[in-house]
Amino acid sequence: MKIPSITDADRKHYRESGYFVIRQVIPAGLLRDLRREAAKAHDIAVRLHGPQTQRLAPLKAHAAELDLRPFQEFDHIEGLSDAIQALLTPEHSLKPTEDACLLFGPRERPWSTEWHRDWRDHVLEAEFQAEIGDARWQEIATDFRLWNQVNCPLYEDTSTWYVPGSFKRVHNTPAEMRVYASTTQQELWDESRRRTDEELEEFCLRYCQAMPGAVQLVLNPGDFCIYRNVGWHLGNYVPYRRRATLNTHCFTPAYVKFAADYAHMLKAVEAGIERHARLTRV
Ligand SMILES: O=C(O)CCC(=O)C(=O)O
Repeated sequence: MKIPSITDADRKHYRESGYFVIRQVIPAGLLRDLRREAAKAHDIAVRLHGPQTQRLAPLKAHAAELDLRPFQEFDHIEGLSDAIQALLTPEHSLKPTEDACLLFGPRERPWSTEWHRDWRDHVLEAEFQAEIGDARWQEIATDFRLWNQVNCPLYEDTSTWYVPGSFKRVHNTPAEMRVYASTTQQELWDESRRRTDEELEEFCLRYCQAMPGAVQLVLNPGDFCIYRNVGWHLGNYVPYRRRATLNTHCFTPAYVKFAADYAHMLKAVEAGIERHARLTRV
């Protein structure tokens, strides 16, 4: 199986919309091995975090139970690095997959994440304005050396929704903010079981569909979807679809430096002090 060449139109699509799918990059034998290890990884995640768990990361932390070789093989799929560099730049490389994450579907009930824009929505507003500010954020958000996240599903995956072009905007639109403010993560989890499973599934789906311009990504096994994770996106999950999706990154030295320079800004949110601080304003 040969990975198709990246064209100028593909590069333009990525630069404008913020996502692009390189179709079916995983050879069948490797797909079989990855699925086998992903099933074990899901069992580990459920044991550690419960049946609704969304992820296990990093994979190499579970080397005692997982065979990491298929994940290491993924790093060397023939033609994948060339395709990444053709779409992005020769500076880009795939993060080692053993350092990455697997995303799963829930075992019991539907749920959805909130609409969010990574990093920007995870730092405290006052700190953001003091250290970065809107003008610099415009440059950072549109710097293609940064923010190239990857979802590569091992089974058909329609969980991820994305708003094309939104990564370029510093300010959210009032319509986007109305959708964001229309619910809470607590309601989308529904741990108090106010809704039946079907009501919750419908509720989450309507929330996805309500976001202006949102598209549902339809990914087949082995599709390698790169998306700018500073654009609006979410994951919407149902227990009747099997999900095991590699969630990784195409990074550069500039991205490593950015992450190190600004790691301290994520601390408050990681500690649960404030979540989605910026989203209280338009
Ligand atoms: O499940 C997905 O594809 C998206 C996950 C995500 O955006 C998140 O966990 O922040």
